[in-house]
Amino acid sequence: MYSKEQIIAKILSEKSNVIQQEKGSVYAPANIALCKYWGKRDSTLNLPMTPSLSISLAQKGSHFAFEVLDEEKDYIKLNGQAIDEQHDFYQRLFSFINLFRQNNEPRLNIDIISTVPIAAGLASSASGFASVVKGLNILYGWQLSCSALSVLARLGSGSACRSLWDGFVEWQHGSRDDGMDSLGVPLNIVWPQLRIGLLLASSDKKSISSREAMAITKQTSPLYTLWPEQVATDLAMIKSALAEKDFIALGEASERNAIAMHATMLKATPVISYSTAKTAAWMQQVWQLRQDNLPVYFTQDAGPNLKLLFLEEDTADILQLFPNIEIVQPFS
Ligand code: 2P0
Repeated sequence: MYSKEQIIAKILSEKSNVIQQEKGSVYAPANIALCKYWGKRDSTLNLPMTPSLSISLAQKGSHFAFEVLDEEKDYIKLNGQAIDEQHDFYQRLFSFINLFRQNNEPRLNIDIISTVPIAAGLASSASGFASVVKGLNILYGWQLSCSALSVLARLGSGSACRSLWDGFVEWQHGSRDDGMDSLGVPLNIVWPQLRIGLLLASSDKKSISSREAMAITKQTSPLYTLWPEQVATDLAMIKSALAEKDFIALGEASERNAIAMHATMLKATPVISYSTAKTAAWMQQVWQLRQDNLPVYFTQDAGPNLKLLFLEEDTADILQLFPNIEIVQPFS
């Protein structure tokens, strides 16, 4: 078993920790998994049990600006609001940043603008940690590749390793104990007609974190033994659907994968359910629309929100059926 510090030392072995740039700003997109990451083989390094595959959300993500301070303390603002030191978010962020600083130096003033709702199961921790490692890469002038930054981002949050690129990204789960082969790999596939619709049931903080929920699912759900096989089947189908631009196959495999993940959680003890009545009603609506020949599919993460998958040509119908939907063009 390795510590985070050991992995960081391996990646940064030749790099200096001298400040190269006192100020900077970076951006990382959020991502939605079409084939989900649920369960770890190493919870220190966030090494997953299985591979996963996501689509990045273009302009929905995290803008991270930093400035070196000559003070005794760090400051952070999230969407313009100062965050207190006692806050979970502050502690999680700085315990990650401290892995890279000596004696908590240099002190930083950080400004994060998230264009996705925090903790609403819309992958805000993914874009957040990806943007942090991109920011540190500039602060220290490491000039690391996106692949090396992907490994570092994973140490903050697993799904963050997929947020270093736009478009489709596969997180290869890897087999090494040090996790050096567990990182995002971008797929060279562009699908300009693909649309993602965000249906927000609630932007409240979730009842149980994904981190805790995936640990409980892995430990207690009798269905979890089937999960790796489910992922293997769905991932193969999603990759071939992407290669052939077969939207129906993509939608079916993605929706099935999300349903399997939530079914596996429902069999955990205690039961884990992220869905609300609104979530269930939207699912019914999507299934009915397919019966009526509208090709639309959903995926669901660790929250009550749904993300719809559809094609550009059906945008007008989707907007009429879901007036509050927010539509993302991943390849805009
Ligand atoms: C995913 N989720 O593949 C899955 C599907 C939520 C549902 O990755 O503990 O915040 O930081 O590695 O990445 C959310 O979990 O968990 C997640 P940690 P993370 O997008």
